[in-house]
Amino acid sequence: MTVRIAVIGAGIMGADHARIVAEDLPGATLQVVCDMDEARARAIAGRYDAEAATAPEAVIARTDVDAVIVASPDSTHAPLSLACIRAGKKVMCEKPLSQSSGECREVMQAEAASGTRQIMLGFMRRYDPAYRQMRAALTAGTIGRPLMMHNWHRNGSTPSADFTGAMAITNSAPHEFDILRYMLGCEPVSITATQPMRSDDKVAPVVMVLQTVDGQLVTVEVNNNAAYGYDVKAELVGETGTIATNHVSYTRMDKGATQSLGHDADWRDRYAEAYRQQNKAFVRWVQGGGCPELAASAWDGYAAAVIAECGVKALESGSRQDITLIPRPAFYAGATGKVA
Ligand code: ISE
Repeated sequence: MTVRIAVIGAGIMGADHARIVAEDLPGATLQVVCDMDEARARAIAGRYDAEAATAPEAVIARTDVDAVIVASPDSTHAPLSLACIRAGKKVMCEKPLSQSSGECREVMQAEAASGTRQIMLGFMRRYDPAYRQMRAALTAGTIGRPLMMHNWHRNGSTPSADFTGAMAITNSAPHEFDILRYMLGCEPVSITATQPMRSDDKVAPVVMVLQTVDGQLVTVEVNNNAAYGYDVKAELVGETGTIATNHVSYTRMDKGATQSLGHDADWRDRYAEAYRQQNKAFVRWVQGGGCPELAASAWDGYAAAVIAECGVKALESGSRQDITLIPRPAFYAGATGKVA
């Protein structure tokens, strides 16, 4: 069965998903590109001979659309995921599911009431070869029991001048929150967050320390104004060894008595393979394969939202915040994390 996909949102990520679906996804076809800005929808749809549309709910309801990728602004993710659940269509929703944990709970309730898993959440790092190798080494016992995980998340610059420290936690850090839960297989129970002072008015890095229910420590640095490029790395420290992600670069420059590696401009290049694998898993799922083993669920979206809410409180109050999740619903029993 060829899966006819609608991509909702024709911004940076929507355009990238449209390209992947149209050019790189066996078994799928790009049926519709939808954006409130008609010209933007037409520009992307026109590249791949797809239709353009401006009304997302009508697109989701179309009988010639089998599945949906939501890549519209963050605040629309939950309402559009709910519309997909109502229409009985599987959705690959970009992160975050919502910045409100309450809204994530509404989505989880609706999904559970529908009786089947319908949402795959775009925490694509789970499909990245580096993180996969890290997890394989960990689960094989190669580095012993994990003690600490260090994470660095650097963007060249912020998407807008009014980007804040709280946004670093709600927009960028959810990737870190998800990967630490996924990697360590347990939930964080507390978080602190603080920032150094910059000499200008740009948003300074946010440094967070989380403790897990199993007593591990996790550090997260989110620096949205790193100035030099997109750079995400992680190191897992076990009791008998460590494993770190390598810098990914196809070439190395030697010049002027100096050796250098390039940095990607943003996440689309760095995680190109992860996005491709994630979307392939989505198509297989829509075609009737089981729910993808690696995929993040609405539960994972909820957990990331709670951690982000606590992170923002920690940053604003200057004090450590306890992280409390609701007991994981039985419906999400196979999803990441230990049953509470
Ligand atoms: C963006 O939304 C992402 O998902 C990127 O991975 C992250 O690095 C960036 O900071 C976010 O704005």
